[in-house]
Amino acid sequence: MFSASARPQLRIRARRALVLTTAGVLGAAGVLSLAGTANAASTLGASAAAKGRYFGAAVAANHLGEAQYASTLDTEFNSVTPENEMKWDAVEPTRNSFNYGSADQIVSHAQGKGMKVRGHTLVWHSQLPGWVGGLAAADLRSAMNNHITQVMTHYKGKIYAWDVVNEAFQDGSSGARLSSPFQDKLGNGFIEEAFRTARAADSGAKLCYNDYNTDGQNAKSNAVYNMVKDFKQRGVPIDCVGFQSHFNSNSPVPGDYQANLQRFADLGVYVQITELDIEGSGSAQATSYGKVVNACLAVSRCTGITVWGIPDKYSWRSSGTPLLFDDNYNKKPAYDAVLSALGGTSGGGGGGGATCAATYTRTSTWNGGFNGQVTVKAGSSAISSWTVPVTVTSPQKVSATWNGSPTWDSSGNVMTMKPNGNASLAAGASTTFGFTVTTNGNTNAPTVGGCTAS
Ligand code: G2I
Repeated sequence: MFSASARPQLRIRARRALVLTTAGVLGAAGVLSLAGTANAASTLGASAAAKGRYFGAAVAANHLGEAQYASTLDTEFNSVTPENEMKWDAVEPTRNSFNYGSADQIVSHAQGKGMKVRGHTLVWHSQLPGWVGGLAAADLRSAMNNHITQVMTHYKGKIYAWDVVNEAFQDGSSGARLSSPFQDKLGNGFIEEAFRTARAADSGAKLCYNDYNTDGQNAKSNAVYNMVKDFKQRGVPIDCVGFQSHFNSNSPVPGDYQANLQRFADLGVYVQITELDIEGSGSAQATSYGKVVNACLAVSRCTGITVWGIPDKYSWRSSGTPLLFDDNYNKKPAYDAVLSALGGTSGGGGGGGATCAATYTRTSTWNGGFNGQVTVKAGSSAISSWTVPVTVTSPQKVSATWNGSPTWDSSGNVMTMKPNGNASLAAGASTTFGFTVTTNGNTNAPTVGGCTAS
């Protein structure tokens, strides 16, 4: 389980813990940090934790019952953000009638697994129920403060950071506030009021302002910067700024991304990457993801990164395949880039840099069966061999395979594929294997697990 390179580090940490601590209780804490370091090698969350940060995902309550969704979440991530379930329309659809069911489901799942929860979001013009927009100023002010107080009190002690106000500035060169019921009726002061109310409701939660198109220096981020600076100078309670970081070819990772995070951090707030997704595929997408992670790691007050979903198929912009896992939960090259930027290694730390990625495609379908193909691609080092597990759902059966040597578990549902003959792949090179699934009435795609290289 421990790679040769990880072991000396473990010993050093353990020794330091012994030197620093005399009491038995603190000695036990040293043992815990040792376990954390061991895991750090192979998952996003544990690798980020080893760098003093979290790595989270936006989660939808209605997917938690899907085994692969939940297991990917539980294995890889140590923070969650409810994607829609804490928004105003979800929790207070009618005035003073609160509905926490779906959000509670996510929070209790996260708590059961020891994950942090980011609260998203208290005051936003979108996903705002109609009744709010219809209120006159005085009533709107009390409805806003009541909403913040009720929701934060319900989750008091359970939320690491709240997006108190979301997306309150305009895009473009004006640097002006965006029109919304809050802005239009309460004026500029609504943001300050929201933050003060939030601090009073749960003084233990970090309070963030969250926005998009603020990732580099521009008119919009300058406007947010000036607001945060003013808040800090006047003692308005703000602890963090969220940079959503929704990128694509029209809006790539800005060249001054790190510098922009740093200038906010220098105001004395934490910074977080809150909704990261980058449209694209392959090595271009991987490179961009790597840049984002490296920027956060280079800014000491950047406390964590959240990606806006788990598999591409559930992304709010799924056609752009912007996430780290494909539709079958295979790790994409972007995943490998993130893990490696976080200092982790795939495959449980074995193999001294040997990595590979497996991607699945269905190549043909007919009544009663389909063919699947898995592409195995070596990472940035040459590999001498690989294995990929493929799981089908009973009563499906794998009735034929080609270009590989399968072994089977006792259930007959899990096939571990190894190469035939010469298994070597140069860095970045790929090979494929294939199989036929007889569906017996179940047409689910097989689950192709992570590729392990040696
Ligand atoms: O638009 C991307 C994000 C931008 N920053 C704030 C985030 O809160 C926002 O998230 C997205 C969710 O990912 C979408 O899932 O916010 C959208 C709404 O503004 C969410 O979309 C909505 C659909 O518009 C609704 O039709 C749908 O009922 O999701 C709802 C729940 O699935």
